Order: sequence, then structure tokens, then C-alpha cells
Amino acid sequence: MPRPFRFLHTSDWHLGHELHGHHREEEHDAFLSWLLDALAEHGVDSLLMTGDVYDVANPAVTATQRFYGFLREATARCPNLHIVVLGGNHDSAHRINLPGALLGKGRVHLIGNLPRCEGALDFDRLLVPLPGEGGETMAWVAAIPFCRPGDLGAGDLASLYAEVIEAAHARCEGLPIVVTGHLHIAGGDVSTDSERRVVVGGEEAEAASLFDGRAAYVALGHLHRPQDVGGTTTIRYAGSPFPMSASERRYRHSVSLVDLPSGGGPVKVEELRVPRHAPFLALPDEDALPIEEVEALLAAYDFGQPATPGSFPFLEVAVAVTRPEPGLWARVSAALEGRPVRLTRVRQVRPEGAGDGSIAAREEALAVLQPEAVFAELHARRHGGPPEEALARAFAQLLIETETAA
Ligand SMILES: [Mn+2]
Repeated sequence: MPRPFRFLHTSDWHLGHELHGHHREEEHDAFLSWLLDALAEHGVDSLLMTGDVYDVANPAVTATQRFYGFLREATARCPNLHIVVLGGNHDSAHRINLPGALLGKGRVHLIGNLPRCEGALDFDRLLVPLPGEGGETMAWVAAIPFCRPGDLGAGDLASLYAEVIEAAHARCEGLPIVVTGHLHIAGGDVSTDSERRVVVGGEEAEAASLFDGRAAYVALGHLHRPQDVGGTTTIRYAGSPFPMSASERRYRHSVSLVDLPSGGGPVKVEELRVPRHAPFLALPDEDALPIEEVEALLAAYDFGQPATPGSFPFLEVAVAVTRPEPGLWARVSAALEGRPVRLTRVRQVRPEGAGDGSIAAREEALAVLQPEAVFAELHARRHGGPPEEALARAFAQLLIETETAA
């Protein structure tokens, strides 16, 4: 019995990410070097990266260098490794595709946007054969990246997936098919502030309408918590390598090591936990305290002795307030002066029932406002109620088009 085909599924790296001006470069370097070791140590045949390579469409040069350096080192250290990278909603599709011009047809497959050839789907690029250790094809990946509304043409997401899976089935000669996506599947567990709800074609995709049982494994990106989504086959978000916000601090960040048995049979998934390079703290851990008590808590708190500034803990502070408190950031910063910690946010928490609960009354910082919520609130104020479903969807669609660069 030949050994199973083994791939590693990872996602949502967000290279170039910053938290209140603090960069994550050390964390990304630590993750990528850990990942290189994992690829070699586990004898991985293929690496699947399911989107959001970068945090923004125009990432810093250092983020691009980090990605290219990783591709070079991974292919050098693992001479048989094939790498498939998909574009996510944060990525510029062209930026993902660009190094392909230099790399040519080799072991690195970059699919920034839905590949088409004279309007029709380009199955030669969409369907990627993945070789095992002996060099013969062991599995196929149907490499579908994040799809912008304009990518779908006249059809919808369900018809796209049906067409691609049909073509993969015709080409795969009975070998296992891995289907990918970067999207929000209904029922997936979302963090509160770093994953924009990406809804293409107006509705959250239903797993059952997109993926059929012919896929051995569905490798998804977009949600940051590693999780399986119910279905007849293994449908899985690999999750991000570390928290992008305080609300993700308790996630068990990991990459997924997947074995596809060569003679069919059950798929085996193992989570490899990513070591946490920089802790993420929320103080107090639950609820909020008045500023004087927060100051006392911070003064007494032991942030440890992190070796480098890039491994200082991130900290979000919650202060209980009863009236406007414009000086909170300065007071918290003063309490942390000279301490090995990086402040990302001071959250003001009002007692239950205070104010009218509106966004305007909460005085949230611009960066944490969700456009959909602001739209809904403004609509309610002007028209006495929330926007109708169709209008809310149209707004969500507009958001995708303005926030995702081609
Ligand atoms: Mn995403």
C-alpha cells in the first residue's frame, strides 16, 4: 500500500498586518520559519494556502519580500513540494499572480483570480495535478480563489463550483479531488472585528449547495478560527496563524495536516498548533473596570520578560465609563510607560442601559466601526427602521466592490 498523499492546508496569513501601528513582522517570521520546519519534518507533498496572503491590496515591500523568500526557501528545502496559493478578499489578484511571470510553469501555482481564457474558465490553470513523492499524480486541486461579483459572469457561485467540480471529476481519473474557496460559508464561526462578512451574489453560501461528495476535502480560507463546517465531506477552514484582533486571542491557531489515502477511505486531518510568538492579552479579561482600578491592575501586572520588542504582548484594555472620558488613552499609556507591552485599543464600556446604545453614543474609534452597522443605524434614524433585506445585500455587495481591489 503506497503511503497516503499528504498536504498542509494554511490560510489567512495577512502579511503586513499592523495593530495600532505595531507591525507583526517578527510573528510572521517566526510562523514562516516554523512552517518550513513542519513541511520538511512531516514529509509534506503539497502546501495549500487558501487566500489573504497579504493584509491589504498594496502591502509593504517587506511583506512581499517575506512571501517571496518563503516560496524560495520552501521549494529549496523540500525538492518535491508543490505550492498552491490562492487570492483572498484582502489580496490584489494581480499582485498574487505577478511572480508567476518569473516562476513559469514550475512547482509554485499562483491563482489570484478566477482564471479565464477568452471568457471561458481556464481549466488548465484551475485544475492543478499534485504529485506524490514518486512524481506521479496523486491528487487534483480545483483551485478556486476568492471570487468578486464581476468574476462570476452570468452564473452564480453554485453554478461555478458545479462546473469546476464536474471538470475536475472528468480529468482526475479516480484520484482524490481537493476543492478550495475563500468565502464565508453559512454556519461558520466569525470573529467580531477582523473578518469582513464576504457575501458574493447576495447570500452566504450554503456548504451543501457548493460542494458535493466527490470532493475528498474542501480547503477554505477567510474565517480565522480553525474549524470544520458540517457537510457530507471534510470542509475545513485552516484559520489564521495567530490572532488578528483581541477577539481571536483564544483561538487554537493551527495549520491542518491532511492525509488522503491512495485507495480512497477516510481522510485524516491533524491540527498542528502554531507556537504563539507574542501573547495577546485583554485586561481585565472579562468585563471592564473604572480607570483607577485599571491603572492599579496594570501597575501590578507581570508582562514577563519578552526577548524582543516584536514578542511583547499585545494588550486591549476595557475601561468602565459613565460619562465621556477623552483622556483614557493617555492615562492607560502613562500606566504602561516603559513596560514590555504593546497597547492596541482602549475600549470604553458603558453600564447596561446607558445612552441609547447607538454607535454615535458609544464614541467608537473609526477603525472599529463596521460599515454595515453604521449604514443600518443611519437607515433606522432616517427611516425609522432597519434597511430591507435587499437593500442590506446591495450595500454589502457595494462594500465588496469598493474594498477589494482587482
Ligand atoms: Mn478573507
